[in-house]
Amino acid sequence: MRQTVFIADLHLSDDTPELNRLFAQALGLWRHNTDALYILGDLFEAWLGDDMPDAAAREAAAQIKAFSAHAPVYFICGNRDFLLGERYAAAAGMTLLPEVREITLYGKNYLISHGDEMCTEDKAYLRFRRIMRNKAVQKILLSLPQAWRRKIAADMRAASRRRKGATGLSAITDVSESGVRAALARHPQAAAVIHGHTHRPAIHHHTFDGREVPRCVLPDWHDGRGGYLAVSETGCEMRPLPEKPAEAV
Ligand code: OKV
Ligand code: MN
Repeated sequence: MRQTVFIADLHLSDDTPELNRLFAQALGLWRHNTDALYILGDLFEAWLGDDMPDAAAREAAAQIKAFSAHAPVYFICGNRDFLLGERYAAAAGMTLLPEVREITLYGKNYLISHGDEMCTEDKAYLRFRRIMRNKAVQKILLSLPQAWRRKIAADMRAASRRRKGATGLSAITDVSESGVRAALARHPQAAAVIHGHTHRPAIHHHTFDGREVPRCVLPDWHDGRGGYLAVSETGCEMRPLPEKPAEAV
């Protein structure tokens, strides 16, 4: 059966050779039965401008470009790769979509996003997000020499790791009920929600306006996990990464 594939939170970088191979392998297998691929953000661990992709990002561009000959590829920026722009998207054969988008698949409407905008309890993160998504702030960073950008990013990531180490994985970093309700209020036709970001894969059920609305949370690809959401005529199904056939190893 034909499927539309949704993934997020791979966090690829030059430090994740195993993961980068896994992604290339998944593309090779999806190619045969996939109508479209949606990447819902944080494909990359960091993004400092389309003028300085790391080796992993250059390889991914070639692989996604090859895949795009078989099925269209759509990309929504995450909280890490929010600076990914039209230049890289074109090189990878991807179409950039806005932060939140409603799409129709097999006769049903889906609301798709990275998901961080629905984490409305995490006030500190929302403040950080508002600053980082500001076009003037982005322009300043992108005008800095590459070495400075690398240094700023390394410092910011170290600070973020320290903070996460101190607070752990708390409830406020999850999507909130009110965040979901706000999104559904703006999209009354959406029959289901698909997002990533929280690294808490699940299919939740929300009751909104008398409708039952499933919310599919995509898995991240860390620590030997990974997986994808397959949407087909029969609905949504969370699947583990495809196994490579033995003879192809
Ligand atoms: C992305 C996150 C690092 C979270 C810097 C202006 C500034 C952009 C940037 C630098 C960092 C993205 C682009 C990265 C997300 C982190 C740490 C925590 C919670 C500026 C515009 F500062 F110079 F003004 N950056 N990078 N974090 O390394 O990809 O999302 S990043
Ligand atoms: Mn994220």
